[in-house]
Amino acid sequence: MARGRFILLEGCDRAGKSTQCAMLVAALKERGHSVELCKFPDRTTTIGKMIHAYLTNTEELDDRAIHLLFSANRWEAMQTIKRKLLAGTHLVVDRYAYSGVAFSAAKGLDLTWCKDPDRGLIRPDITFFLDLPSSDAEKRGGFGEERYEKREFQERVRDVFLQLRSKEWVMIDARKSVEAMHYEILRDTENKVRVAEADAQLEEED
Ligand code: ADP
Ligand code: 2DT
Ligand code: MG
Repeated sequence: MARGRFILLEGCDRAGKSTQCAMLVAALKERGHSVELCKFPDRTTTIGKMIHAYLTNTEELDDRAIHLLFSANRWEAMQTIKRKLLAGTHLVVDRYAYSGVAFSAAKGLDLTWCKDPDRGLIRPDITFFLDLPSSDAEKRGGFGEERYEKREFQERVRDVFLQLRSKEWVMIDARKSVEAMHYEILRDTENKVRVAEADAQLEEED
């Protein structure tokens, strides 16, 4: 049996990550795959509750302290993620370490320092970057109450994301319709899954 694929959706605020994650999970389920949604930050854990308090401005924390909490929130999920992938379940993940680096580096923290705590985390098998210019993001309704929901800051975050961009990222133009984006994301995910299944088959035959 092939190991499950780690499918990451990253991108700017209001680019449509959560919408696309839900649609991708539903489409893969419909096709008979075992698949689950994961979201970072996971606000349900003890660390996640501290992050939630920070994001909703209930608590103040040093920039480096909150950075490390976001990373710890990923590390505490690693054993579960590993177990699920090994059991053949695909994971559709809404934000991960790239968000961690982009938001903290946008505050002015050193890029290498920001990357260090996440070194060694399970790597995504495919990363979709949903890119939306700030001017278009603004048109998608007003900002909420959370800490980072301010235009100038969001622009800096997008700049860091684009600096982190690697050639393996699948860039998705998030100005497209929900359906058009879903079509591209599902197509590339299915290709990835098919290749993994074929590789596992070959290994079994060896
Ligand atoms: P994110 O999780 O990236 O912040 P959401 O999926 O929550 O984004 O979407 C943010 C808002 O934009 C929601 O109101 C959603 O309905 C809307 N939206 C999502 N995708 C699109 C799209 N492709 N075109 C227009 N509006 C969209
Ligand atoms: P949402 O729950 O709407 O995605 O917002 N963030 C996220 C960080 O600053 N560092 C991280 O490591 C992660 C995963 C992005 C969550 C907010 O938290 C920010 C927006
Ligand atoms: Mg979201």
